[in-house]
Amino acid sequence: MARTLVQKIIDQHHIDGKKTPGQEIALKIDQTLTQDATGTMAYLQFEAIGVDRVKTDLSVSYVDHNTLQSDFKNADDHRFLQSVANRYGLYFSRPGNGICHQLHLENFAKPGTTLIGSDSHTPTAGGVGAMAMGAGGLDVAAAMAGMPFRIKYPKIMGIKLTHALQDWVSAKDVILEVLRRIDVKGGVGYVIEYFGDGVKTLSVPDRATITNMGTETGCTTSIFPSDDVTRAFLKAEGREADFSELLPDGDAAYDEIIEIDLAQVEPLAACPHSPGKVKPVRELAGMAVQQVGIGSCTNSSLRDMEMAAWIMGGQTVAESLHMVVNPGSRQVVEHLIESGAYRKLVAAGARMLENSCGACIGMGAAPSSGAVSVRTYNRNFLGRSGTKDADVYLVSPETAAATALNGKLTDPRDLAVSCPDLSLPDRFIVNSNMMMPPLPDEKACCVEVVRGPNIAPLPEFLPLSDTLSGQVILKVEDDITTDHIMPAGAKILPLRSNIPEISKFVFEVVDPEFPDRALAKKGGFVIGGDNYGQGSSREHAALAPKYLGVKAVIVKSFARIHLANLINFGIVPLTFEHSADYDAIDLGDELDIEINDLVGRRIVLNNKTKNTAYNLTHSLSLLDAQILKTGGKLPWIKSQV
Ligand code: MIC
Ligand code: SF4
Repeated sequence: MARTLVQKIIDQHHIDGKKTPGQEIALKIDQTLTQDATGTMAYLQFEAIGVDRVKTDLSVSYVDHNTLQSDFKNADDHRFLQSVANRYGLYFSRPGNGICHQLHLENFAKPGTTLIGSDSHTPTAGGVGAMAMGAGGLDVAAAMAGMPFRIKYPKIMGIKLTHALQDWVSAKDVILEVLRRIDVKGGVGYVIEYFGDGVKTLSVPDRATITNMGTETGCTTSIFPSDDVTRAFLKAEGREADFSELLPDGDAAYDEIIEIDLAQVEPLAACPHSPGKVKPVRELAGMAVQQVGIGSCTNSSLRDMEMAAWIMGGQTVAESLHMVVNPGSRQVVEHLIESGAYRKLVAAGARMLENSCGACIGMGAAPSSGAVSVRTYNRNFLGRSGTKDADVYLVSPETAAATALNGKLTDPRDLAVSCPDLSLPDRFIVNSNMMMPPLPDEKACCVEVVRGPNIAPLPEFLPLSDTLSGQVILKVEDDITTDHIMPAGAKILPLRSNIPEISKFVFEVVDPEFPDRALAKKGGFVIGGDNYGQGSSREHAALAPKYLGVKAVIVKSFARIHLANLINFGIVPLTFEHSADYDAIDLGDELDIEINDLVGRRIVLNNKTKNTAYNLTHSLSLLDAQILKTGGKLPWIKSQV
């Protein structure tokens, strides 16, 4: 039977489950990655599983999010992570090396392999034809312990690219065009595969920009074929041996096809506060801008930085704004220094920051009150920048650099210069001195794991009872992101290894009273709309609400990774059979739900305050139900050993 790209990869990694869209399958995982903000929890869980060495082909622990180190907390986390990597056989990427996704693409991503990462932008590696998926830290821990990863067998959305991009239009505009068409829910249940003649006109970093931000469509992952362009990239990284060809069969069938004529794509911008609110830059041009940010795992490659430097060269950042730049990795920085591009950016007045996530996750460079910030990042959720009333627009590096010069949103096609023809080097500067390889067994076994006071013990949760009762302690709308549920930023991110402390900030942007109310009511229920839990993979968005006593989340629909995280931590994820019932429930209503063993029976929600009942549904497998009833995945794994 003719196969698409991920169907081929799934065939080779399939352990069990029916290959029918929507059915649960188990996959063998070849590689894993973590970053520091999700990593500490993932490794505490890995330790609790009790395996002596990681069982994957390759596992890497990166440090890129929590790099401000305004006190001991982040530094403690980094030492813990380094000692865990040494103890259990992982690569450790030292702080300062770069952003996990850019580094993984440079160093390890391999066509045809499976990769899961405790970060939702792990699909970046789809740029070289890997099946790379974001997952909760506990799922990554389980994969490191050799357990399969379970997903719903995806439908395949084929995006056919034709022709080539025009001058001043780049890969970011392509993914913004995809988001303009399918929005932040359009990819749910799908893997997005790119095909067609236009594919060969895009470099690997271009492809990685597209697969990276594909996450914002809600899809399971996105992937490009592995072809001659991929081979040239891997060769330039000194990794030609990692190349293998991966193409779809000629008559492969897609569940849905979207066609994008690259020549027709124009500079685009995602408007506040959703990556799906996309408009042409032309329509918005002229708007006064107070900040420009270039970087993040979407747009921090050498090509993107060189483009910004080329545009800025010999000029000065507009007086009315300030500009911050985070290159993606040391490899990128070393090239920028060698080519003179770094000097151009510095000379133009750009504030050159560390090779890390930085402002993308609110780690510094928060905009001023009410400011407009134009960024090459992938998310502009309310408050994520650190300034709740700032308006963040997401654009390409070309649009960002042109805007930085003019002080107002500018279509790069209006620049009075011609577009440069930037090509990637035949050989990248490969310097792996900050990527510590795994220690051999005989050395690893005597490494002591270092735990500072910021590393709190894992909370323990009890099995679920057959009936859940309590009040509605929060009611929220559609498209609630994990940044709403468990905000990040410089104040809260350093608490990621300490659940009791971080739980004090749950739903801070929505309702700052929530944590106290939840504790006072001894937990209860959260009611939500469509696409609940959109965005990041942070399991803290399930773990911290669980700590506060949330028993079930009842919504119109869930985002994939958050749904898995709720199950992993024993919060029952339920959906309304009739969306309209959402309107009938109010904050404070007393509810009870008999869940018993969850699968194979009708679930009824009794609203005792309104003296009425509603039907609920769910998409839980038998295994999910068992995990939930045991109190979550960690107790379940322990019960199996
Ligand atoms: C993000 O971009 O939101 C993050 C921060 O990288 C998260 C991970 C986290 O919350 O630590 C993600 O995308 O998964
Ligand atoms: Fe880091 Fe931002 Fe990428 Fe998340 S989206 S991994 S915070 S750069």
